[in-house]
Amino acid sequence: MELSKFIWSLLLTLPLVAIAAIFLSLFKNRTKKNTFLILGLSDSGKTSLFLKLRYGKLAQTHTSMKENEGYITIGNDGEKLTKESVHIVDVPGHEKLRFKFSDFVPITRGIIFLIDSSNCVKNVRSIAEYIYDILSNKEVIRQRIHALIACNKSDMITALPPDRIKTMLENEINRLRLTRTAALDHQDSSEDVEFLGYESEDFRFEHLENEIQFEKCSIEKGEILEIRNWIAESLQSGK
Ligand SMILES: Nc1nc2c(ncn2[C@@H]2O[C@H](COP(=O)(O)OP(=O)(O)OP(=O)(O)O)[C@@H](O)[C@H]2O)c(=O)[nH]1
Ligand SMILES: [Mg+2]
Repeated sequence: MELSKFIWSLLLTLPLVAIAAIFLSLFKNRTKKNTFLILGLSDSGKTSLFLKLRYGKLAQTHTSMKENEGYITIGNDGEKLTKESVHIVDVPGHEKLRFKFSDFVPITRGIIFLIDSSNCVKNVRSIAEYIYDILSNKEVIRQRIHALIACNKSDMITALPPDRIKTMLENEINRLRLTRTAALDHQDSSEDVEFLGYESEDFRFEHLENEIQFEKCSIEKGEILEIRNWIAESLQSGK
């Protein structure tokens, strides 16, 4: 008798729990931010990617002096389709303008960081410094904003593969982490120091709470499926 009562109450509550879960997930998706930032050093291909995503074609670009903003839908040639409208912002890579990225962080869902993989050995220090600034931004950490590091210009003969670039950046960030925290210690600053990764171990992107993915692409050749899929997956998984 007791057992059948229990089974009946279970049968009655299960649909209610399911309905509540559906409502909650719908509400969560509606309130989720839909802005994706396109960041990276000057000449890495940000405006080219913006134009390709926004208008489906390439155009001649010049060094950007202000942000480009627009809405896109990820569909057609993206394997994982979504019809959601996505807000994209291309922030200029010029040293004096790139700090503007932090204005957009409160509305950011994900960050696409472009690297010119054909000359990243030469620029590794600057790339690592910019990535460090982004990943140690308090709001980026607090909101666990995930990032795609897209190794662009893979069509170039000198382009390095993403796994080589990842190791190179980890070593550089490891060095940078020491100098930055040492500088702050020296100044006897009371400011919070955002130490990236684990203090007792060499820096690895996997040690961060933010999910960081590396992929290669060639915007010029239209090979940006990984970027499109990453955006679509971010929207679908509710990250
Ligand atoms: N070979 C090759 N060239 C590319 C690729 N993507 C972009 N470029 C070229 O790289 C140059 C710089 O591209 P932009 O999109 O203007 O670079 P940006 O990152 O917006 O630069 P800033 O506005 O200065 O921050 C242009 O000449 C592009 O045609 C690619 O996949 N392969
Ligand atoms: Mg540009």
